[in-house]
Amino acid sequence: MKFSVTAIFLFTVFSTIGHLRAQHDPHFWTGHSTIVHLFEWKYSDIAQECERWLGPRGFGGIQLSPVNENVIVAPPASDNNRPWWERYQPISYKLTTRSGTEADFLDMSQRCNAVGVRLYVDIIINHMAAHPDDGSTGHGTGGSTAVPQDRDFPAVPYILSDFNPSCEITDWNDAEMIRNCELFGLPDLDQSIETVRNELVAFMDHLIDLGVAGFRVDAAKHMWPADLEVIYGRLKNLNTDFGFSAGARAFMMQEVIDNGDHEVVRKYEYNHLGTVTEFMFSYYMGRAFRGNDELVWLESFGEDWGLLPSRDALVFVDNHDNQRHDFGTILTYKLPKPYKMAVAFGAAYPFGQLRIMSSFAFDDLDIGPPMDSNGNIISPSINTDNTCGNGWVCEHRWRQIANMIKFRNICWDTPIANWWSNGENKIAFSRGSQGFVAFNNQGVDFLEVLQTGLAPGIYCDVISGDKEGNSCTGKKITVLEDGRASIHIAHDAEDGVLAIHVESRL
Ligand code: AAO
Repeated sequence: MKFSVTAIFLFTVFSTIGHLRAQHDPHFWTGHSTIVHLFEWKYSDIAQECERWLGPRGFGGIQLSPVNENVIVAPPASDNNRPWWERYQPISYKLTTRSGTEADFLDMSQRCNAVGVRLYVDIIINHMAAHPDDGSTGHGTGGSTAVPQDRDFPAVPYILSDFNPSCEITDWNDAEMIRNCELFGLPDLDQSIETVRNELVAFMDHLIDLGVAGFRVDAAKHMWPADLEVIYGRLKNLNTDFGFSAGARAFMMQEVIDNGDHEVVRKYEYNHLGTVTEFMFSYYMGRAFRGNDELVWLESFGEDWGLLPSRDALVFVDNHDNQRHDFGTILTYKLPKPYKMAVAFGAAYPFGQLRIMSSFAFDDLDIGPPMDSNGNIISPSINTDNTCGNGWVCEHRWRQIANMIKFRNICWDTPIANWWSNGENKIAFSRGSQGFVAFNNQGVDFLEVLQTGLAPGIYCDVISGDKEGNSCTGKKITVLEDGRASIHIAHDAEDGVLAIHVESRL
């Protein structure tokens, strides 16, 4: 009797949690994890990338750049370059951008889903494009839609009354202003209005029909959680034709920049609706691997540090905004050694849903993706060592990063064990009996005999090389009968990480 009461209680608790948690599930295929943000990639290139790299390498999904028609910000005559940020100014919900057409989108969706890679669309539902007489001159459009005039977007259609009254966000300590005024002066949609809700739901449902697994909700901080709850709640279930189970709900990644207790809009207002961007993860990874914090502290990294609960956190070392604007604190591809260490830690440490940035190279903060003189995006070229050319950085193809995604997949659901540190900037841990990783951020060599938790044998370090057949192009690590191994990471090595796992055994 006691058992059945407990069972009923647990069933009730778990089914309630299950319902509330539905929008936290990214719908990864088994053995896959991690979302890669293919910033400004074309759909035809993404489809190929799914088949030749992301699917076979076990990536879980892709965050796409905004997919609906945007205003074209004409470049100054001197530099023939359309900025990347024009995609954050929608003028309609037609699926046509520099990345491709609706037909291209569908082809990509079919091909990526077929190899186990999910798609998440960056949706701009807080606002529409600035109109030309707002001072941002040089706008045009790429498609059939007329340039918007005074909050009139005929192609949606939206009219003046669909927007909040125009006001500037002058006080970031005023939550109402953050929600109801204009971010960057962009016309602010009122999501409490029925016609607006209907347009947004129709747009998102259309993408669900086309096979997406979820959304990155741009500027979620600037919308009321109650309105988002209604909109998310009205969406259709994911499309079973693309392999989603019946009743599956869209995964939500809500962009809320919350850097701590001083903020008036908190991440905790949104995490019941889906995952939320955890910018503190990015900040602390920057601090640790730039050498401003000690690695030993990371033993307790997570919720105790003021981060969201793991299941609610979308974690990343950098994103497309802070790689441009917070380069003094966060890490990017421009500092490759500490960057790879931070991403490796993010992949090895079981916390949150991990997102990896895949950038195009930039010095100018506004410059758009590699493009020809007509503004068409140029495809990445693929070098013989798997890296990219033509101006694309492709962090997701760096051996150390791609191999750590595989490490994450292999170690999925195994706990941290055998934590070791020297009390300063050398740390190591294993993941169950599946994998072992060590980090050296100290100015001296790491040379220790440590318990790896792995079965005896010879393993290939997947940071310094790859396992190819029965040989290893990098360091070989011998795990003894008792699970211990001698671990060496020179202080001046190309990489400050060493990682082995059950599938890197020779
Ligand atoms: C462009 C032009 C503008 C022009 C506008 C209209 O650049 O000059 O006025 O068009 O013509 C992107 C670009 C914008 C671009 C826009 C539209 O970044 O430059 O404007 O497209 O084309 C806030 C928002 C957050 C937003 C972020 C950039 O809360 O939602 O700013 N991110 C998303 C996208 C982004 C996009 C948009 C939204 C708009 O990812 O790419 O903009 O669709 C504080 C606040 C944050 C605030 C930041 C930056 O954070 O807490 O909420 O984010 O400031 O303003 C420390 C502080 C912390 C601070 C943080 C900043 O950590 O503790 O409080 O630094 O990193």
